[in-house]
Amino acid sequence: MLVIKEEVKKALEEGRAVVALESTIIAHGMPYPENLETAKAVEAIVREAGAVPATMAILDGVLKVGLDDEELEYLATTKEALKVSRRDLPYVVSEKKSGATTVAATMIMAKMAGIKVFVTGGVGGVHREGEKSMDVSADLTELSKTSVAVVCAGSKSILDIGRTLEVLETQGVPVLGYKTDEFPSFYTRRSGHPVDFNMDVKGAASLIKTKWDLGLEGGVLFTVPIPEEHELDAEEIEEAIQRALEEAKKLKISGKKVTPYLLDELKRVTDGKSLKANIELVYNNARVGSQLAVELASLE
Ligand code: PSU
Ligand code: MN
Repeated sequence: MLVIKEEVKKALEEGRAVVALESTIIAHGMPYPENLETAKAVEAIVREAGAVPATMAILDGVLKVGLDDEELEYLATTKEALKVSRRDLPYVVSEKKSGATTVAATMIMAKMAGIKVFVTGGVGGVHREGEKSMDVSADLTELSKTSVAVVCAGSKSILDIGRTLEVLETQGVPVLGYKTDEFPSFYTRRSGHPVDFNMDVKGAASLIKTKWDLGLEGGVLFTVPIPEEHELDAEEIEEAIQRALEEAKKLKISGKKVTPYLLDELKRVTDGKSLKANIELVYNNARVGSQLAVELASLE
């Protein structure tokens, strides 16, 4: 059920650095052709940094660890790919369907393949008013039990970041800030909420290895703020988020549709600006995440 690309398999056997990448961002997060260009550029950045990229997806029921150009192109252009989180995995495999993997599903596949570092844009969390709706992303419970380090630019403030951090604390997930004391909120470097520990790459790699050496299962969240020159205006984004949330409420959007709906609305309301920022922060995460993977591989 799991097919690991030759290049990735070889790197893993030789103990070299491998970086897992998700595909929801390709199939559902960005429009064509920017999604394909970004997916390819991210893989190139990972290679330049001395690691091997492994983009994850499910194609015709097969869990694919590492995709070729044709498969990337398919994901970037198809409208058929399902959004696959932990809950959806058995369905997509048993029905031999195709899907793009969320943070939770990508972590599961990375763990199955033996990959320790995974780079993405943003993670899911507790939605605003989540204390009433119980809408809490499966990404958070995955972080509590699956031992993979997730590198991201924080969470979008479509979420309740304070409650998201509370759940991560309850689940025992260390939240690290890359050279920052503050949890970043994707398009902006700040959120008003502190991270648990301010760390550089070396410190993060050592903490991650130590967590697993202690036999503590579960992930570590390494948050990397968007580079200053690409940061968006916080007020403008908050306004766009408010509007998107109101629309979602009016249309009674629920379940797995909530996040993609809000992301789409945000994109629409901010024109191209949010897309450009999104691309740049993923590149930046790929640079830092690859360094982390190289450092971790050298510690093993
Ligand atoms: N947040 C983003 N961009 C994304 C996602 C979240 O800023 O692309 C995607 C990720 O794949 C994440 C998923 O794992 O949405 C979370 O969805 P949900 O809230 O339904 O768990
Ligand atoms: Mn949800």
